Amino acid sequence: MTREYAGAMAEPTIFERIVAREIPAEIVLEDDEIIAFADIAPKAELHVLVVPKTARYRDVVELAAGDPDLLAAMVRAAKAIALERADGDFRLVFNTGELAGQTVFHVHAHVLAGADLTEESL
Ligand code: IU
Repeated sequence: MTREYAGAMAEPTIFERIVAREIPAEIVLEDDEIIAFADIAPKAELHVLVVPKTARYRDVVELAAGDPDLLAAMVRAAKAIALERADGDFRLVFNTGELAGQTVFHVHAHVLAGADLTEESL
């Protein structure tokens, strides 16, 4: 995969390593732009991460500014996954910044779905 970091010496993120098949993941959807896989520490019956293959964007704010079409593609992927694997309803979470719980600085959407979501809402 072509490295696209501004900081060329930066280590690849865990998600780039999943795209490169260096780290195993349960992949549920993949196309030219996006990969989606099961979160290793699920917080809901269905918990999938939707991740652009490019590592150019650290978070959803950068992505929205730099490539809104790619952000829209992530939302469409989330809906497709929720329809295929749950009842079609879903919660989409973008942790943005360390204080919000972001640990991987390669933009990703948490797609959460399943009956348990109604027990605790925002
Ligand atoms: P966060 O929004 O940056 O906190 O989300 C990172 C997620 O990546 C978190 O839910 C982890 O459980 C998940 N994850 C993963 O699915 N596979 C991995 O190898 C690693 C983290 I490391």
